[in-house]
Amino acid sequence: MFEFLKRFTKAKEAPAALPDPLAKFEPSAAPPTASAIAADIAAPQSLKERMARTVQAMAGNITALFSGNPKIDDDLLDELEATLIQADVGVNLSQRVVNRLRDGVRKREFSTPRDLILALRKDLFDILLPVELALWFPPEPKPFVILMVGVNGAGKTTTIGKLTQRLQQREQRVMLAAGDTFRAAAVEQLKEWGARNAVPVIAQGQDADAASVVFDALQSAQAKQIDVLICDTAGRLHTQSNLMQELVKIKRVMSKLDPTAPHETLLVIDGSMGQNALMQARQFHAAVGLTGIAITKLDGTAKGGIVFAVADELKLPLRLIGVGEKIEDLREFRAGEFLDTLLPESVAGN
Ligand SMILES: Nc1nc2c(ncn2[C@@H]2O[C@H](COP(=O)(O)OP(=O)(O)OP(=O)(O)O)[C@@H](O)[C@H]2O)c(=O)[nH]1
Ligand SMILES: [Mg+2]
Repeated sequence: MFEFLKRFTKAKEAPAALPDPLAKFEPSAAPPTASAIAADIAAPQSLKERMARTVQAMAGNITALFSGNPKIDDDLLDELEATLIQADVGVNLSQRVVNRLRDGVRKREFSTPRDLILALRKDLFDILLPVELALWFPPEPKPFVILMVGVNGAGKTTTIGKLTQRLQQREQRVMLAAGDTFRAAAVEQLKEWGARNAVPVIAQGQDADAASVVFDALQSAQAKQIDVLICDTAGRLHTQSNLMQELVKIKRVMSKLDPTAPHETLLVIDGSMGQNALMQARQFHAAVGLTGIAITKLDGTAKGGIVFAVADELKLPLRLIGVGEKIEDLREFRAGEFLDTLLPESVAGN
């Protein structure tokens, strides 16, 4: 255990070459910046409490697998692989990590379930750490523009509301753009969040051109020296190419006012969608070039493993996770904390 902890700590101190698609973002393993949305806002419940059902799908089932100190053999490893797949870790990744364990068993590197779990934790941590890249807001350019995208019901508007509150607590001046012009209710929902936080919402009503709403909002935000402009968009299926083109247009129109905008194109994924979320993410990325991911609803029926699959396959910064509907339920993603929640050392038994 001590050996693993040493490696764990070392990895924390000196993360291996971090993929940093936008140089202005930095890993949260580095000293926190004043403008970062910090995880230091008191969270009344631990991740483990918020994710109780999700934890059962992974930690619970692996604990059951290792109860009674089973012999480490092919059958046990097959079952471990199946459990990971069931927990949404994905077939590719589950096979890869378990195959590495098989190698280790063959070479007699592990003699106890604990050794095996420590090796698995190490592999999974190495996948999560590079995507632990917090969203933070440099003083320039102003406004920092966030474009929220995702399929229907993923949690875009709710995440905007929570993010707005968090940013206000950090004394950032926020403006919202009602770029979801498909449903009147969508504009109302955003206006409600705006009113609740006393934040201006730029809207043109139902059926307006989304790109035009966003253009107006950016112009107004620039004039008013707003710090952060968050643009809501209508949910769309990744397969609806005309709607995907609308997002491309929104980006193009923004860049007329600020060639560097949007500074963050954030895909919101519903964590309970499982592997389907990966397909969505790939298509959104191909269409609009994502710079970050938020995974919501990890408090519900989600199995949690999707976070490992997303980190492994997309290698995009995982900015935020949603574990409920309250403001404090939007949290920064922390690799170590997440791993300790879904796959604590204790799953290996005593
Ligand atoms: N339990 C839970 N519910 C969430 C979370 N995030 C969002 N929701 C709920 O998911 C539902 C859909 O959220 P919205 O924010 O409206 O989703 P959207 O992506 O804006 O949806 P469209 O506008 O239809 O595309 C709402 O009932 C939210 O309260 C979360 O982290 N946990
Ligand atoms: Mg919405």
